[in-house]
Amino acid sequence: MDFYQLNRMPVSDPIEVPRDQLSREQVDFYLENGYLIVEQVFKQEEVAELNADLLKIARGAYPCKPLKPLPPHITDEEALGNLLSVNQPHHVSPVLLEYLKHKRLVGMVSQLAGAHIPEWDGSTKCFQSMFFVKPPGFQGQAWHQDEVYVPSRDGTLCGAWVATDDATEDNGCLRVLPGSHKMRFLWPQRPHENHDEFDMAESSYGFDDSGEVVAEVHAGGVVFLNGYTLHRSSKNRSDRYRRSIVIHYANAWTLVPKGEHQEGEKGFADRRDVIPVSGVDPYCWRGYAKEVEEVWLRPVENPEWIKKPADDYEKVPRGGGVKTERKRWFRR
Ligand SMILES: O=C(O)CCC(=O)C(=O)O
Repeated sequence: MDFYQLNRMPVSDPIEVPRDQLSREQVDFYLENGYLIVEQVFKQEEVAELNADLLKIARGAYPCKPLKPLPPHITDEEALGNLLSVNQPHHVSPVLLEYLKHKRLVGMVSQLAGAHIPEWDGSTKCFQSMFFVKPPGFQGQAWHQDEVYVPSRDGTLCGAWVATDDATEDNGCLRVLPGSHKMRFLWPQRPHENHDEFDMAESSYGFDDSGEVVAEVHAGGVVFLNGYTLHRSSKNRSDRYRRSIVIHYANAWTLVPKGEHQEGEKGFADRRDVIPVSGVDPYCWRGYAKEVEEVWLRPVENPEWIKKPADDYEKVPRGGGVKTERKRWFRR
């Protein structure tokens, strides 16, 4: 029986996106390697609009606790030059919110995210955005798999790493380990020793990284990454920013648990701070949440934190319970 006939739960009205932009070869490349580089997904005027909005966010032009408005004497260079990354900027910026639903981008995600599931209908939802400035001299991030931080239940986590500057080896573009997604194995993590190269996040270990690929891409292009694919980025050794927006999507039919389960949730733990972007949302009856407080700044290297990770966690109220989470960083 057709699944739609079987299902008596309400689903949302479908959102149409063009699901024919990637060739079969490109989808197969993603399935085989766990990543795909696509140039010119965004037009140059769209890249300019995104960068203008990123500057607005950095200047604190949107009401947002961690990013207080900067006084006029602070130059744009200074505003951007102090910022490694901002998490969930779409919660404050209506411009970014629209770009998460960009039809061309989402059309590609709806060909890739669940391509390993034969019966998948292309429905996707977005649940995370990150804006990286990565000014000259700032560190990259050591080896990791995004599924460690944002687990999907069906391996459909798909990161769209959107370059808004040319991302090159010297300014710290992404580096990926092709095929590392295949067994959906999560490698263990530990603190790293290379504080000059990488920020405070732990590094995955236990694998041969000699097949690493440097994923250079021009402004307007996108690196699509499966959530299990090992990747990292190095320090920005150029005199240019390396701005990018990373947007995380998954199959709309999967639950996306966030951290540990709340009491009583069993296996139904799920974030509802989501934006349906293609096809149907089969969990629309659960409603939607908007966690504005989730906007936070990623700190630059802080060796003290690595030595005493326990000090860096705090109990915060979340979804009717209390969770232990990393402390948030705010602009001083
Ligand atoms: O853009 C970077 O430097 C790292 C981004 C990354 O690895 C991620 O978003 O998972």
